[in-house]
Amino acid sequence: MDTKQPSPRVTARISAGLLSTGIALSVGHAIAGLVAPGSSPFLAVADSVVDRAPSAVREATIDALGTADKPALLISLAVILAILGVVVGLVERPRRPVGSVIIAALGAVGTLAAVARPTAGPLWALPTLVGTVLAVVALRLMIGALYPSRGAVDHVEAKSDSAAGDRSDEVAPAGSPGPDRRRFLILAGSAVAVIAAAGATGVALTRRAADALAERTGLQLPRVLNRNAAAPVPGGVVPDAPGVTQFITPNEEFYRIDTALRVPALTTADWRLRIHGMVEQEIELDWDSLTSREFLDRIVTLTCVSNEVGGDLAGNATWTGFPIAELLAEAGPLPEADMLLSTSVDGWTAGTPLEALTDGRDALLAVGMNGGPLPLEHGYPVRQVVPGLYGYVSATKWVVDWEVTRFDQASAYWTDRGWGERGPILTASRIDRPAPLAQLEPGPVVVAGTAWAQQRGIDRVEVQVDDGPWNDATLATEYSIDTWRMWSWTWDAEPGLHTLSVRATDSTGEVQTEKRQAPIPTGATGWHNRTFRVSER
Ligand SMILES: Nc1nc2c(c(=O)[nH]1)N[C@H]1C(S)=C(S)[C@@H](COP(=O)(O)O)O[C@H]1N2
Ligand SMILES: [Mo]
Repeated sequence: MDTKQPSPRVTARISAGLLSTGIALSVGHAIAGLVAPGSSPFLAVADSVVDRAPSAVREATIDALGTADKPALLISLAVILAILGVVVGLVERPRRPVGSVIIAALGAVGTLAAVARPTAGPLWALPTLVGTVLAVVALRLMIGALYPSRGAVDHVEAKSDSAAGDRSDEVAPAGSPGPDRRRFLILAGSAVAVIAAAGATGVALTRRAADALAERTGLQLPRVLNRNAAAPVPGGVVPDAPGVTQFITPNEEFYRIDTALRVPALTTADWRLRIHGMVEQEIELDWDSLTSREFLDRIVTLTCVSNEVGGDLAGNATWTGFPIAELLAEAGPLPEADMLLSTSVDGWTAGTPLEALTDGRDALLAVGMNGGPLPLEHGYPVRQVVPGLYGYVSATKWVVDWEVTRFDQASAYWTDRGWGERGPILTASRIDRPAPLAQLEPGPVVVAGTAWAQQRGIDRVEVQVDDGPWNDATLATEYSIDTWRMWSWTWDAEPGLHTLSVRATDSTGEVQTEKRQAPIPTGATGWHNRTFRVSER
């Protein structure tokens, strides 16, 4: 027995702790590559520290370290985690899993940091949770090999004399079997392999998103000539009352709906649009051939068919784009074609009636949203926007393929799942203020909201209190038939519990139906209502 050697058990235990911590981080990072880069446990914690640091601390750090502040933070975090990894390995015992508890606690911190990020979705908890579970399993296995139970060692001894010989230099407490070194080395080697593979995967997956993000930051949109600018927004498109919905929805508040587990990271250099199918001339566009054209700005309200009555899956933005009709005309659709089947880079499809794309409405192949390039989540670098049609039949994000075809020959993602084929937007109206459950005083209360009927326009909005008569709301200035129209009405509120209902009439004279219908298959119908308690005088 060579007692001069440093006890291998301490180094082995430290290795077990560091390797399991490494598994949590690398596996978390790899899964984050699939979910969203920001959901990586390491990055989520670092970002939260940056956001939560008191601004004095932040400024002092930036003063002292300049642009090295972020790397300095990441290195500090890595050092702290390495120290914790050492502790985890030293305190873990088969029957006293203190190290596992520390890993679980770290996992809880990482998970909370990830789900609390401003753009987080429910899946953002996944990377840290999976990483943490694997880390605990790895730690238990490795520590189990270092402190094997009597039965397990007997088994190994029966199998391999050399393994028993190797163990003779381990310092083991009297009466317990020595560490199973061979088993430990296999486990540690596997852990190293997992960390290497997961780390490489995570870096590769998040780098693509980082590339697209970096490119987007410096991207120049095609310049829009004055004659192609959107009509200016007149005063009075929003009622003069606090808490009303803004006319233009800021990008961060714009609803997001798609099937993408991971936001596609497509750069303008990689982007192509192939136009083919029932056309006279196949065309392939790249970024330069698209953006060398004359682009337009148009304000269009986008709506999701899944929006419940009163829901917020609608948003209004200025879109910078090129008319889809002109691109189609270059390809020359055959007379028997009636559908454009568009496909995104991640394979999602929409089937749009060709008529809606060529009847003169502002159907755009858009590259910009509210003055900047499209955000990655909203289709960077190129998406479609078609006024009057729900998004699922028209608003393909990350679009890369157009097949001109026929409704009786092709079908798209959501129509294959029971949703309507053509997807025209139904008239909708919504009460936005007072807020739900607001406590009101008796007397005049400004009730306000929005209504939309893209391609037709809103001509009238009425409000009803309980079962009383319908009252005409004041319509705010109409911007266009493709945008939502705000309204307000002053209610002389009486004490008690009251329910307000709203209904709109479109420019064809059709009044919104009272009949409640679920969103599937053609969009929700019914009147939106809200109940308020008005206090006693
Ligand atoms: N590639 C792709 N594009 C898509 C979708 C999708 O799942 N994948 N969803 C559509 C639906 S259902 C809607 S309502 C709009 C929403 O666009 P937004 O997320 O920019 O608000 O995008 C449409 N475009
Ligand atoms: Mo949608």
